[in-house]
Amino acid sequence: MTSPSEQDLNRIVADYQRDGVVVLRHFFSAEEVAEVRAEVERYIRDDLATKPADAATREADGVTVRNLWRLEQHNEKLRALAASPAIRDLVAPLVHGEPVLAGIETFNKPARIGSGVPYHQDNAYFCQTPPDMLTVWIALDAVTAANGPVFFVKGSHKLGALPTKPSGVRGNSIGMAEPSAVPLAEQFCGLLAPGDATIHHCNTIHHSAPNTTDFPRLGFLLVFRGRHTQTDPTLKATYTIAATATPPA
Ligand SMILES: O=C(O)CCC(=O)C(=O)O
Repeated sequence: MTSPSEQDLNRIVADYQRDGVVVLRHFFSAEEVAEVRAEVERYIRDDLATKPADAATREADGVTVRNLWRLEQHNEKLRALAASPAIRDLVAPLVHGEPVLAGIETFNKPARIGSGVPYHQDNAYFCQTPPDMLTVWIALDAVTAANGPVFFVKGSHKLGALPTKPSGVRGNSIGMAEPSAVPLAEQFCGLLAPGDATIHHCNTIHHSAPNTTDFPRLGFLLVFRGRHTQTDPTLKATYTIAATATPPA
């Protein structure tokens, strides 16, 4: 990761403010992709069994990892990577203040059995006010039209918090009461090469389909908020009901 030029940063901020989602090509080098992948694989193999139940969600087979959660608490190496000045310099203008690392997660979307993610806004989970919070979603595998890419509704971050309902989906317990009225063909599909990233605002509507291909689609996520944000008790109460029904997230 290198810090973007001033010109690139201006483009990223403008796109993010207008669309609520922005693409960054070559965010990680091939070496960084390999390093993070190796650490994620090592963590699953060597450490995960010793961590609390809320450190992961499994796919329907009960074995394969769907998500890793709370890596910022459980993995020093990945936490150090998220503290890199290049990432902080990028995120600061987008969260309107000093970036605070709120989470490090994975959405593994394994080959053939990777489950889908229902329509949602992340702030239904994060519950922050003002909603100065975002996710840097970094592709460790190629994300293709077939292996469950994330679809985003551009501009939807300006709609505020939309009505929610418990989804019954483990790992994505709270979804939108109604899917977006914007047809899939008009949504922005995050097709990414390994090392590319998207950044999305916590109110941007997004979702993804199951992965029925033979190719895994591992996403590595860094979640940041501005230091000035606070937890909204009403959002939190609604989220707690959903997450209690299908823990842990
Ligand atoms: O990776 C996915 O399929 C969904 C990701 C997601 O929901 C998120 O980044 O908040």
